Amino acid sequence: MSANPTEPLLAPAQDPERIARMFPAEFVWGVATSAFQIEGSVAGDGRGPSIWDTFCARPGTILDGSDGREACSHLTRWESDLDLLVALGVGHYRFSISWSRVQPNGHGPWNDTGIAFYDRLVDGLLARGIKPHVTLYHWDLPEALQQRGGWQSRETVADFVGYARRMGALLGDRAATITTHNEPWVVATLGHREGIFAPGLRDRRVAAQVSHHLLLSHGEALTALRADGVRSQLGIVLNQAPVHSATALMEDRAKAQLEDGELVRWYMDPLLKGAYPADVLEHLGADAPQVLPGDLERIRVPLDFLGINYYTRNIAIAQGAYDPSSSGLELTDMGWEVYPTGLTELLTRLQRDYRLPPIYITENGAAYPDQCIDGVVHDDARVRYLASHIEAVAQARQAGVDVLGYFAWSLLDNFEWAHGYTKRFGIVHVDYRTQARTPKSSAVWYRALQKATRERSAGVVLRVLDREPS
Ligand code: GCO
Repeated sequence: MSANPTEPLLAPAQDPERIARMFPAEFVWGVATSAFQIEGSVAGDGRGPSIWDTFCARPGTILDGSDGREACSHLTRWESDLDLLVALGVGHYRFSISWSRVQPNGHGPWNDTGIAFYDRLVDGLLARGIKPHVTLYHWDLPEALQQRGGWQSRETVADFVGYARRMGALLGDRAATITTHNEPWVVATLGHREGIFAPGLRDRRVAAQVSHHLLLSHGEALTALRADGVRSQLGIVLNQAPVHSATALMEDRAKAQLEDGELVRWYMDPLLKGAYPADVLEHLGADAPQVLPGDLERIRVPLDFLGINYYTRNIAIAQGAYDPSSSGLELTDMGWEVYPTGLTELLTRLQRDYRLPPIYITENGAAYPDQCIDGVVHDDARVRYLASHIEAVAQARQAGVDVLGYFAWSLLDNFEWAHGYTKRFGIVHVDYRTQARTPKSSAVWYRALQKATRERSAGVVLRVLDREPS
């Protein structure tokens, strides 16, 4: 923690003690990052290029023309970053492995230097008393695999399983959880249908096939890791949101129904019910993915946990575009509505519609135009955002949803994909000229929340002792 931590101005709604009382002492509090967004060092040490390196190099793809070459220089600063986690009182750290750093071509030879990095990172976490939560795929496919068709090709499924097994052998006795995929909807839809993320394709049929191969590779990797005796809890992370209709008009309501199908049911149904939703299949028509016999059984394998990433609700409109400023709700720097009740709504709906495994909120957070002035970053809006969403999690728990933990996105300001470095999601500010890290007010607040939750268990023990006969 910096010499002069910023104490946020707290309204009762953000009182960490009050919020801590809504959670059991063993509730998991963590922070999240991903490899390409923080590591830097994309060349050298044997790392192969990923599709995000290629995508960034294409003019016009990234808002500020930036790339991941330096990012947060986490690869060289990882030890002090882990010390920062300790200073912030964080007990759980969710990060991802860069596939092309450990296996430059995505198949074939391994890169010992890359493997050693994650090996040390995980040992470094454990030595500091922090539980590692590993994501295998956070969007950075080795470019060599893309050359061969990427996720459109069924061969990539087998390559992913090979990579997963190697990582399972390396970390499966030390990682608390292993996630196969982070947000397959984003990979398929933004990467292959809308073309605004790597690999930048715009083809609805390809996107549908990609989503199927992502799900299949999840199921096959999970089964292989279990067979290999990996001890970590195994699961997948989905980005989800309630989809609201912009108006009461029939056409907008139909659009909302379809978007719910594409975002939520397209992934949840095969994972938990063993079938793709009929309405979305019908909508896709001839663009529906090729599904081979047995694929759906391979996708629907028991999950130890399901990760949910939630940022805002979605609004569906049949004609034109919805204007978020029309709702009167507070907006973040991404232009996203601050809509905490959407998280409770989403979780209770999932609980109603599916037989859910235990849930982690694996990402939640907000971008604000934070400024570091005299070594201090006041981000009270982020404190309000986090507090209200965490309270929304508590409400879902009260309604019976088994949420085991919450990870704030993100530890550090970092490379926000197509927005480059223009959006700051961190609870720690990064000065990209000097790489100086400055915990924001929200980091101080989050530390207080975690401390208050831990002290609840101490409180319980004391009360028990009080009752002991003298
Ligand atoms: C995600 C992403 C993050 C983003 C965050 C904010 O999984 O969506 O993990 O990489 O930075 O969502 O847009």
